[in-house]
Amino acid sequence: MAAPIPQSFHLFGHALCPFSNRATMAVIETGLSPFVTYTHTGLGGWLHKGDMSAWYIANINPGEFVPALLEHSSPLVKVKKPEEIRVPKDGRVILESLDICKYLSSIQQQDQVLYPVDPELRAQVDAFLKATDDLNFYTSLSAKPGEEQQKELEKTSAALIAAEAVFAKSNAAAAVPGPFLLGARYSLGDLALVPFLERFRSLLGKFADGFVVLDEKRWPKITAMFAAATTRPSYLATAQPASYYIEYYDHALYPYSEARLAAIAAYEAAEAAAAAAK
Ligand SMILES: N[C@@H](CCC(=O)N[C@@H](CS)C(=O)NCC(=O)O)C(=O)O
Repeated sequence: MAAPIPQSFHLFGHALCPFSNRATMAVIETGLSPFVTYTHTGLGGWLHKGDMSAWYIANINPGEFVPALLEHSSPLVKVKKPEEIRVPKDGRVILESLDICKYLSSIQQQDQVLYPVDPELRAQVDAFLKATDDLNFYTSLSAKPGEEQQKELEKTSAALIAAEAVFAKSNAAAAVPGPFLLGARYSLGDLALVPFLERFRSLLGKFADGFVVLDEKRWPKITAMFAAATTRPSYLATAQPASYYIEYYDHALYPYSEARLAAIAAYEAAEAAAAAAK
């Protein structure tokens, strides 16, 4: 377990969100779980209205996105609802999933667990993060099925092939061989991509003509990295069943599903009925 630290943290996230999942996994990988409490917030975009807590928007992130990390300079206080969280005057809020992961990684001082101090290794992690930044999974998912979606999926494949080349170069140069970007050493390069592979293998498989995200012939190293990452406690403690992601999209977020269109029609009918009753 990690050595005691003077501060504690409150992490806000949503289990659907891959960016939040980066942060929840980083908490576990850095051994900081004893110093972090977690609140599952709502999201915007649920039918017509968001269900993100007004408290969260007012006090933590007016930009209305997750994840966010609130740093306390005092020991951890366990709370049940976000409204019960006391935001200290000197409390610092860190936004952006990669910044949260890097910050958590820096807490224990020595060679950083996820984000290596060695400049060459750090540059390799940065290069892979940059390569995976081009992945257009969300655009492929929301594109109109048919020609439009196929074009986006071609871009997804091209980005995965390019990322595979960057991954293979670092992996081949690793001091200790292994399945991860830096060989045996697990890093932010791997962790940042895992939540996306996890979600989009189910979502694109279901909503994008059976697209195979974990294609061991076309991007074998990335696929093998994911398989190795799924045995880690950080994955096992945070992954959801495929049905969770699929049902959420089917009912609330996938623009072309019958379930979502029916839910919107029911929502609008209820709003109209409420307005007529006034
Ligand atoms: N660049 C941000 C992206 C975070 C993001 O896009 N979060 C989404 C959920 S996955 C969000 O909160 N969207 C606002 C909403 O759904 O209301 C990060 O890396 O943390």
